[in-house]
Amino acid sequence: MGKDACRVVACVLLAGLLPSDGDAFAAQTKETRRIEVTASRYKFDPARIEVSRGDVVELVMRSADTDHGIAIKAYAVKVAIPKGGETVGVSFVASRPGTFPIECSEYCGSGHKRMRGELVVTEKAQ
Ligand SMILES: [Cu+2]
Repeated sequence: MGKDACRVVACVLLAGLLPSDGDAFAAQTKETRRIEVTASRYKFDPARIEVSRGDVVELVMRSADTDHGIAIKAYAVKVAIPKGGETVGVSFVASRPGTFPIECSEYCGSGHKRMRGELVVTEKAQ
């Protein structure tokens, strides 16, 4: 394989890694929703994550200050978000509709207990 062919292969691979536009594929049964979340004292941004039932939810998280963590008990999600800004990821299938609390799972200071968010899983519109 020549150098040009290698370059083409690399481009195709990179294209596959790019996040898809959620709305453009709304008609499909399953979509991957890649959502970037920034944790900081004392909030998640965005604090409210809304997806459709059946979506594969891929959370890509980073901390803007100290050690945090994300816990969504209903989906058995618990991941540490280390200080330093390194991204951590977790993915799960939003199989159950409802509104579920998102909590910080790592003590991060006086406002830790109010560091909250919510995951809203809605039924797909027909
Ligand atoms: Cu925190």
